[in-house]
Order: sequence, then structure tokens, then C-alpha cells
Amino acid sequence: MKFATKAIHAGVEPDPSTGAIMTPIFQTSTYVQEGIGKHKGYEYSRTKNPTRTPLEKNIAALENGQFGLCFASGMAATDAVLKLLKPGDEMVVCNDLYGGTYRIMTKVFEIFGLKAHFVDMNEPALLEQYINPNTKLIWVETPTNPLLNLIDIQEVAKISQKHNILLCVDNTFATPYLQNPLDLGADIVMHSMTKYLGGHSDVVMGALVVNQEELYQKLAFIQNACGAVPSPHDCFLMLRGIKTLHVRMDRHSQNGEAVAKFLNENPKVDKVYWIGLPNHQNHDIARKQMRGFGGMVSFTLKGDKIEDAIRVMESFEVFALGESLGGVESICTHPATMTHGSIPKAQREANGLKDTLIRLSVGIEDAQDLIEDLRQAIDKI
Ligand code: P1T
Repeated sequence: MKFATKAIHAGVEPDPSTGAIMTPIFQTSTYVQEGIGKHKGYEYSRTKNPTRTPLEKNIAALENGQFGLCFASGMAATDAVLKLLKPGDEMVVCNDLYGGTYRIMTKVFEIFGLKAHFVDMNEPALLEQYINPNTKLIWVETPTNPLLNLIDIQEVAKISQKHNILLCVDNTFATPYLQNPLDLGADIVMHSMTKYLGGHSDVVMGALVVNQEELYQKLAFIQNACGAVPSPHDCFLMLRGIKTLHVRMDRHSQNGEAVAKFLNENPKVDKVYWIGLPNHQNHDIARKQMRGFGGMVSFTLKGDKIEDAIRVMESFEVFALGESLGGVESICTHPATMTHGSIPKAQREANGLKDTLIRLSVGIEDAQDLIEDLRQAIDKI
């Protein structure tokens, strides 16, 4: 099956008791058993729920994987991956990444004895120097949040396989429509489904997809033992959102291109970060491992004054100011104070993330309206 057909049908069957084409919301915590050990595959909804099961099959199919697991948030999915490790283990992590991922690794799991090395993965060969016998996980986010760096998944996978280390790729920005990390050698794909997969800014959810049965069993154990599972209602909303993922992503990419080109030619704009621009430092990697460029665009203004950046962000009429991304509506975020505030300023700046950076999640409104909104906001400075 091709992607668009999988997005709508994979894992989803008409309800056998009624023929309902949409998966029912099985709002139940438990299931009546006919006798001890005699049940229809469902015992308790933390372990399994019939609205969640089709969704887990669907996200697995979209990632060309065997097994999917859904969690109450993207962070809960990340938490489950980190719980595969034990005290004394180390991980090598890309240095530009979602602030919450940095925070859980440093502020939560460091206390339990895990050590994270945050490194620039532009040159994958260089990450080998951080690998030692305790290294158990390589964590890659690509494209990265918020600087839209690209990491060559195949090159990193060669290193992870050589050293027998798990490779987890956070595929939130790309979505399975634009990139499939398992096909490129990753062991685990992680998603914040809150973003493009849900697509309507109304659900918080995460997912993991794997191919190896043993790894799936370990993660399914953690999912059930720790219990950060999504509600049946949220699973229904997520299944509904995913049905239009391919259509939305095409429009996000088109609008992303229009916005990036406008910003690139605006005399008051300094640097534009969009992976589809031929002058993007890793544009060749985008062409190699992705099928499109998406709608995430970051930029800085000439003169690099924080008051100018704030003026622009507060002047938008169509772009909403807030956290999150990937919804149908355009959102503008100030990473330094919002999504990446938990990364110390010195470290943020060492990674190239300035306090003046503006991040746009370009929605699927009319592209001309978005450009006019950017023009009037930038004209205010
Ligand atoms: O918010 P949650 O569903 O828990 O997902 C966390 C997460 C993980 N990975 C990436 C790349 C992310 O961008 C996020 C969440 N990010 C935002 C809320 C944001 O505005 O960047």
C-alpha cells in the first residue's frame, strides 16, 4: 500500500458489531472475562485498548515498522526509551534538539545515573570519539528543533551498528510522510504525535515504532508498567488527524517554501533556516533522506536586536504566538524563552541558538495571507 492509502486504512477495520467505518471510542477501563484467562485479547486499558490498537498499527505501518506503541505525550515516549538504559549507561545526543528532551536527559535521568553527551552531529564520524563501552543509545533529532539542522541517519546508523548501540530518531519535524528512519537503519523512531500527526492542535500524544520483536516487548513492558498511555478519545482524534497527514504535509511544504523565499529576499531578515533552500548547509542530506521539506522555518533579523524580534513576534495578526507546531494554523514561537528555555543560555548560544531566533510553524492557510502578515510585522521595525 502507498502512503496515502495507509494513512487512511492501515490498522483500521470497520467495527465488527455495527459496521461503523470509524473506529469507535472504547471508553472503558476494563473488559468482562468469560472465565479466568478467557478474554478477547483485552484485559485492562492501560495494557491495551481497542481504540489504541488500530492507532498503534497505523503509525507502525506509516513508519514501515512492525510494531507501534502510543504514549500520553511525546515526552512519555522519550521517557520509555530512556528507561531501557540502566545506571552507568551513557548516550550520545545531537546538540540542537527540543528543550524538553534535553531537560529529561539532564534533569531527570542524570539523577538515576545516565550520562548524556550533547554533540554536533553535522560530521557523524566525529561522534565516535564519544563512544565507550558504556554507550548504549544514540539519540538523533532531524530536522532539529529549532535550527533545522539535518543529520545523516544512514551515516549515524553505520556507527551505531558497528558498536551495537541503539539508534533512536525523533522524527517529529519530518513526519513519516517525509522521512522513514527505520528504512535508513534506525532501531527506534520516536514521535511527538501532538504535532503534524494529530495536526489540529487538539491532542498531546507520543509514539514509538520498532522492527525488532524483543525491543518491542521491552518497550511494551515499560508502557504498561509505567502507564503513560493515551486516552481512547485522544486515540480516536489521532486516528482522524492522521487520515489527512499527506494532504496537510504537501500544503505545509508549499507554504513553507513560499514563506522561506519571502524571508530570504526581505532586506531586514538576516538568516533563514528552511531545509528546502539550496543554500541550507545540509540541503543535500534533505534531498537524500527526505521526500519534501516541510513547513518549519526559523529566522533572525539583521542587527540582531531582541527588541526587534519581540516587536515582530507581537505584531502578527495571522501567526499565533505560542508553543507547539504542526497544526493547521500558523504559529510563531520564541525558542529562547519558550521551548528551549530549559537549555542554559551559554549552551544554547554555543549550539547556534540565538535569543533573537524566531521559529515559525507555517500552517495551511493561504500562503499570500501568511506572507502579508510577515511583511506587515517586519515593517514595524
Ligand atoms: O510535547 P510532547 O508531545 O510531549 O513532545 C515533546 C517533543 C519531542 N520532540 C520534539 C522534536 C518536539 O518538538 C517536542 C515538543 N515540542 C514543542 C512543544 C515545541 O513547541 O517545540
